[in-house]
Amino acid sequence: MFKNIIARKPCPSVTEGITSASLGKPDYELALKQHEAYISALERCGVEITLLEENDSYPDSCFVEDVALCTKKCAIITRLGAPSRRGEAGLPDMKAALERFYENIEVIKEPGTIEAGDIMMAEDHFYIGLSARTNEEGAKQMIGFLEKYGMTGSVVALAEVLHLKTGLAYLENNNLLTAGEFVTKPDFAKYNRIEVPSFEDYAANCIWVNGNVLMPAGYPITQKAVENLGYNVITVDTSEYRKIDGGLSCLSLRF
Ligand code: CIR
Repeated sequence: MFKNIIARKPCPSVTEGITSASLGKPDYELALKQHEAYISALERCGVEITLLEENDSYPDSCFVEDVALCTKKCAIITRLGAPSRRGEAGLPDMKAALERFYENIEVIKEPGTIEAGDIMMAEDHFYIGLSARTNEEGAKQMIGFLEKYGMTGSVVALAEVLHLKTGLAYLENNNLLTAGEFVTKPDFAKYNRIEVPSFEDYAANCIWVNGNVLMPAGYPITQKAVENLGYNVITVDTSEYRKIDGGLSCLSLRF
């Protein structure tokens, strides 16, 4: 079960967030409304929200998932691979928020880079995607910290997607949503895999929160497949975040 969420309000410069999509720039007012709806959906799942203030120096700073890995035993502050985002990990309000919840806080050091959107938790094991943002040294340091606290980690090479969780979501109870390059990866053969059709691949980024699954709105086939597994599905419109390669998971830390 998750008790806590840390999120950050999107800032006006979110319109300048890093993107590989050609969907146009986000509409800031709409992004704000969508963020409010996301937070209230999470509140309905019985978690307590710590909402950090916007930070206009970092266009992508609402994507808090990337700046820390929050486990049951420790938090690990990352060192982001995107140079324009690197300062997000050391922001004092994020550090203070983590210190409120964690006695054990570790920090990834240079030359390691890692963004926690590349890390998928499946019980006490953490899969770490080697991507354009996460390097082997970052993954090695992360696995070292996980082992120090009695957990395990392994690496997965990525070929196509930005982050590991762009194409994968672990929904607990052995259920795993898979899209694109992850559908056939042997690393995940032991799970009950639910394949997301290619025309709905954005829907592979979902989050399990206390028996509910938050999903992006507008992906009926994947939604039905998740409902058929017995989850209560809550849909949230994230169209403005999609324009800058962001998904549902990216907008929160859950622990
Ligand atoms: C970026 O490129 O870093 C942001 N525009 C999107 C980050 C998405 N985060 C995530 O998938 N965890």
